[in-house]
Amino acid sequence: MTEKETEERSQERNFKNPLEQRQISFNSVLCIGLDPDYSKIPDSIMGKFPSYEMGSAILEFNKQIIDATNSLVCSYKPNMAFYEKSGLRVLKDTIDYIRKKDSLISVIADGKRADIGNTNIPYVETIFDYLDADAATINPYFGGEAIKPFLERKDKGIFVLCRTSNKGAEDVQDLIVKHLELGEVPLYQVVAYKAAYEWNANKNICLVVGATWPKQLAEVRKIVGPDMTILIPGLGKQGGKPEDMVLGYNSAKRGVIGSISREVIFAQPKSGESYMQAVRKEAMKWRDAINAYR
Ligand code: OMP
Repeated sequence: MTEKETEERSQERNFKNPLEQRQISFNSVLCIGLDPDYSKIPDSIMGKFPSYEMGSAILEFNKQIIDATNSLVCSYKPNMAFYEKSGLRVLKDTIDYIRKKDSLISVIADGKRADIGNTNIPYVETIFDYLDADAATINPYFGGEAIKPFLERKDKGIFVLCRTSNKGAEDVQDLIVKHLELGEVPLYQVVAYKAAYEWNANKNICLVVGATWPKQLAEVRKIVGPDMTILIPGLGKQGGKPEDMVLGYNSAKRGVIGSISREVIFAQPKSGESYMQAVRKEAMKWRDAINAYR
């Protein structure tokens, strides 16, 4: 995209406004992770496609998930790992399908990218131009310079990994480091500080903090202030609960996106229930449970 096209595009649509509009009008901060593990796609869909048409089965599964849940979510977050084997065309078609449902539903392409300069170019172009995603997840380990090409897309949400949901997060993210303003603090707090006060010239940074670490979530909210959106994955299968998100809310009881993948998209139907009825019921349960704490 040329600079002029990028500027026009950013006036047309930026990440934060549609997200907030959608959260308010649908009373939902729920994001569903579209992580279509091929081995778990139900037989009712697999039976329609020969095994060499893996991509078609994934697309059909995603479409049915989107049909069943779009009225319950503010965002979808496809993790790109689940599309790399079948080809990114399936993800592009999935995103197009979401757009047709409601252009206010934001799509966060979860690729945990950022690299050296020339490698960043295809990353940025693939996520934002080819896939047309609204946001991307970014790994801060290469430093501010490496995330700049993402941040320059002013209309996009750039989700910087801050304190990840996994058990091993403490290995590196909790190492104590010295920081001029913060003193001696765990590394993840320095990432939060830099994201909020050094890297955020375009006001398009958001953070990722796992639901499995509520104390750390509270620390991050304290450091970054009320305006920054925090994506909170790790709900459901990883043990995160709706109440664990509370310390991440801002004073308007928003400022967060609660993300859940397997627990919803691979819900177990009860007898007499179709697969997608079970998926919708599970998504509704999580939306309502999260709202009960807002
Ligand atoms: P479930 O555990 O099935 O809900 O999936 C979690 C999704 O969120 C996966 O796509 C993960 O890669 C992603 N995720 C985490 O689980 N933990 C993190 O700290 C960050 C992410 C992410 O960036 O979305």
